[in-house]
Amino acid sequence: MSGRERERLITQRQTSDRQHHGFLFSGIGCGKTLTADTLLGQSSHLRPPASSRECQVWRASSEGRSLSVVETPRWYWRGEQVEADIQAETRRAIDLSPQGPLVFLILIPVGEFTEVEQKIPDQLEQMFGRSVLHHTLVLLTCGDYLMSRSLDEYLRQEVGLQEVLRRCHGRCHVINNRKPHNRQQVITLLEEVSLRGRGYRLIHISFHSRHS
Ligand SMILES: Nc1nc2c(ncn2[C@@H]2O[C@H](COP(=O)(O)OP(=O)(O)O)[C@@H](O)[C@H]2O)c(=O)[nH]1
Ligand SMILES: [Mg+2]
Repeated sequence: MSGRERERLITQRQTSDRQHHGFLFSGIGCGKTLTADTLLGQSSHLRPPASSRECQVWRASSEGRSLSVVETPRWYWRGEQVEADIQAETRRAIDLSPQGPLVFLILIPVGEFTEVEQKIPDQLEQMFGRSVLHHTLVLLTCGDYLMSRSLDEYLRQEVGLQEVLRRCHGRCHVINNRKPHNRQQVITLLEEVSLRGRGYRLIHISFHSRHS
């Protein structure tokens, strides 16, 4: 599938089936699996171990919605580019998700933003087309690390993260996977996504390169 075809597909899906939500995660150590657990209200202990180089798809009903969560492989960078085979597997995530609107989530742990995360928007555009950032939301994991700070206070200190947020049209949400029973954080996220086009699948892509 060409880049243009993939972009067209993403755009078309925003107006299709409103039942499912897909999430794509990429990177390592940024809380992809635990976030999938929190969103789906499940425990990863029940799951087979995920390969670090292949997409993993999880489906469940959560908060009255049918969700599809795709955990994409860890992004290994070679300079400004993610490795070609990892890009190919990440693109495949769209094929693995059920029909319906898609939302891409960039997962970044609180306190872990580096210059590598700044490359993510460009890389996403290259992989999924220029419109992808209209369907992208920054999801800050490890919300417990905010401690007593408000999100605004934290963001004020993170100039690079502000730029990524600007590219994603300011869409940002915080999740604390240490409190999976806090369903309000999930409901708020799903509502935020729903504002993007009522009834979609969410695709969350998260990237963290601390170990690259
Ligand atoms: N304190 C805290 N730790 C988290 C949170 N989310 C994930 N972690 C930790 O981050 C590490 C990586 O989590 P995991 O979900 O396996 O990340 P993945 O490699 O991106 O799938 C684990 O040690 C988790 O316990 C969070 O919200 N708060
Ligand atoms: Mg994982």
